[in-house]
Amino acid sequence: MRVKIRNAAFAGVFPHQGKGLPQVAFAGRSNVGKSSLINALAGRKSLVRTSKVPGKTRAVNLFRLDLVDLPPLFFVDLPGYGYAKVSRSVSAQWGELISAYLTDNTDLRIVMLLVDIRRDLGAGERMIMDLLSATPARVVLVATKADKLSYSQRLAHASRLARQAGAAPVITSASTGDGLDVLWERIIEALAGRQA
Ligand SMILES: Nc1nc2c(ncn2[C@@H]2O[C@H](COP(=O)(O)OP(=O)(O)OP(=O)(O)O)[C@@H](O)[C@H]2O)c(=O)[nH]1
Ligand SMILES: [Mg+2]
Repeated sequence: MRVKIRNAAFAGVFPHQGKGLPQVAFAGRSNVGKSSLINALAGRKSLVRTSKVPGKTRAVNLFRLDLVDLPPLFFVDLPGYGYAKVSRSVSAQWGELISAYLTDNTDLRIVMLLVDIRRDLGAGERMIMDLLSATPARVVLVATKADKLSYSQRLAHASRLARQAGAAPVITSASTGDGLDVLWERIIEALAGRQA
């Protein structure tokens, strides 16, 4: 599916902003490629800052997307977890912020849960899946950085992730654009309330 983006812009930080439009959130470990995927889906090079230094994104940042022929929505860039140099108190803060955001949020429709295609599903991903199982929001497992693997390796790693998660991941690359159309389809289905 080709979605045309009329405008994309930073719209503020949760919990001060974000009410009233459907939200599509991007969650996952630090450095997994959340900000890069948002930029790629939005068709913008630098809507969101990406970084070689993990742990850059600390707040829940909202970006408003105005689409052609579709209603507007927010993309939500969640802070990453699992970065070793972050102190215990900061990671406790992270847990509180993430669970405050994910639960009791009637605007949240779908969460893209990103996992590096070369890694296994870990405790952070399971925590997010657990939190979301008690909410109406959908979860899509997204395998990132597929360009780092050969085609046959991708399939092998994706089926391993599928076994661990109980659902097949969408194989993506923000670098090559692989899988972005599938993610847009999932987003539009979730916003329309249709079954995937
Ligand atoms: N090869 C490749 N590199 C990628 C891809 N997506 C992201 N990267 C790189 O991975 C690094 C981290 O990407 P970010 O998008 O900043 O990751 P993030 O999940 O937002 O990280 P935090 O904000 O720290 O949680 C950057 O150096 C990106 O260029 C991809 O699809 N392919
Ligand atoms: Mg980021």
